[in-house]
Amino acid sequence: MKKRHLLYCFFLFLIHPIHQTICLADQNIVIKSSDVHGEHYPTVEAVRYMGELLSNWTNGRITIKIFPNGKLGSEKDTLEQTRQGYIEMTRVSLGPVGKYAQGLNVFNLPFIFRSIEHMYNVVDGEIGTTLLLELEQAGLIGLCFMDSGARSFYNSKRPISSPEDMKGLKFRVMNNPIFIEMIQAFGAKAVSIPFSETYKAIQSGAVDGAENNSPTVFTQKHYEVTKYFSITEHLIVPEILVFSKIAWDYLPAVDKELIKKAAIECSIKERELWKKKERIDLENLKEQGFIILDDIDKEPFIAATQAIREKYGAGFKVIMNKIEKTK
Ligand code: GTR
Repeated sequence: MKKRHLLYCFFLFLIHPIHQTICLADQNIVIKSSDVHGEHYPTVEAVRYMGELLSNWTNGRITIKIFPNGKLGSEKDTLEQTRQGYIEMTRVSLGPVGKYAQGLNVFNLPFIFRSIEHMYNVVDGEIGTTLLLELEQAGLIGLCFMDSGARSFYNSKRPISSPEDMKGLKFRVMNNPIFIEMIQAFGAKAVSIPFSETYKAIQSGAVDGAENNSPTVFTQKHYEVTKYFSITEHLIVPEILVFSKIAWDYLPAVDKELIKKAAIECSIKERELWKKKERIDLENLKEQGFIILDDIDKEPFIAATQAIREKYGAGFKVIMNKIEKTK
């Protein structure tokens, strides 16, 4: 019985994809990496650049194979596949990562960051670096944070200038209870729907709108099924690149260092690309006749979400204070 069990384990080891990628391929390492965005989105371009760097540095020994457009599944799914070692890497929003790391989850709170610069200073500093390590107990290695701008509401029904205007509307959010509670705090209804199904959900009337940044609204063509974009900037949720801990543990130290170094370059590249894309896509949206309200008084939105920051920040007072004090 014991022997049979051992044989079975050995068989599982042989068929496990990580073993095939990392051990059997003659030292050649192909890092499979997923993204829900398309080929030319800043996150995808930046990971492609990371692959080029790794390939140059190792004479083609380490490469990255990107699966864009959600080919490997939703962010919730690819995070699981990464945790289990079926893919080596995934680029996702920090939103769905929140459930694996409660400290890191405070970055998902509404109005936790005062500006994009504030977010950069927090995630690139001691707080971000320390909190990334929290992911290891969930089977993930946090490699770097990228920019995703700020998220704002867009919908098909009416212009929104205050939480009052949101009453009775239904919004799609990412997979994290914080976002559901946030919408409820504004007096509206929320439902978590995978990214790839958002267009259809709005089109069919299952929801009235969603919330995101201008590059996403433009590239996913959500402006075709909505009309009003209110620049509430209620969330500044960074993007994150995570590696499978199972795969990571197979790697020699020298390769881990190369991957970490390339990931830093990747995040620098993404931030450059992001700045341009954000500006251009806001203009693109205007050209499409999208109605953009950019003189929103954020105070009522900030006040309405105070209880959520208190609830999720309760166990993390030191972190919350440090975030507040960061410039
Ligand atoms: C985008 C983000 C994606 C995805 C998406 C969403 O801004 O880049 O990773 O999380 O939002 O709303 O699901």
